[in-house]
Amino acid sequence: MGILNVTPDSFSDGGKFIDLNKAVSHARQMVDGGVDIIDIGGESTRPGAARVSVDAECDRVIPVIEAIRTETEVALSCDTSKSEVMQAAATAGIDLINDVYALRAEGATHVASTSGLPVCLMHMQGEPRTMQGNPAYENLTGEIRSFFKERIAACVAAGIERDKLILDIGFGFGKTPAHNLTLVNRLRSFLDFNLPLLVGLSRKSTIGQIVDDRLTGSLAGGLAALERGARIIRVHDVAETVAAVRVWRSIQAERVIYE
Ligand code: 7PM
Repeated sequence: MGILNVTPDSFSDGGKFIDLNKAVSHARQMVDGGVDIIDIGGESTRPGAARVSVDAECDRVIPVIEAIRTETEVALSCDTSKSEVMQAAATAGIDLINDVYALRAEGATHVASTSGLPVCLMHMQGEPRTMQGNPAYENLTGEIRSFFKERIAACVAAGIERDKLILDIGFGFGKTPAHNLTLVNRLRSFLDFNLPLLVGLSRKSTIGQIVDDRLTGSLAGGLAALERGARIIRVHDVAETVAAVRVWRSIQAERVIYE
């Protein structure tokens, strides 16, 4: 999964609007690099970030989704927590809802259910604004497993088919570096949900605390996650990740793989 951030600080036209051409050419670059899913997000979940209104978020992401949809068949996801944005993105033709808030917002399970789309449910302790204050767990994997159980039950109760769900440990969301590293190391303990696992650690601060070169660090972290059962890794650097994954897959297959 390749990250396409459509916030004014990433694809500004010089002011506070998104430059569609820049966003679409970044998407093309990811397709050329071998991306499977492009994840389009317009609300920064950076700790302490200002909240974005529904209209502002739609103005950012919907034209980008529509433009990419008309020129490629690649799967698209929308990184949003707002039910109105999910609905607009579904209408614009996305293939997957990626919600760091795990459909806890008002109306979100309903929109996801009626859209029929797959959904990634991410774990987060607290709220983006305050989550990095003092993350603490009595039982790290146990609390995250309980969270997944509760969200899966809420989704199924709302009419979402269980096999449309993807689970994500939420690397960096209300977690210390040690929590993040433990969760990747123990990723296998979430495999018994029998749902695909997604891990997003690309360029995150925990990686930056270990190495200066976050790209190299993210490649190593991504492979460690795949080795432990992740099915999807969410990354900024698509071509580099595809190359690293190809070597890892070739070792697994014991032959040269070129796809
Ligand atoms: C600032 C802080 C900007 C954090 C962006 C971020 C994930 C995600 C994000 C993840 C899933 C980033 C994050 N992270 N969705 N969206 N899993 N499913 O570093 O880990 O990209 S936003």
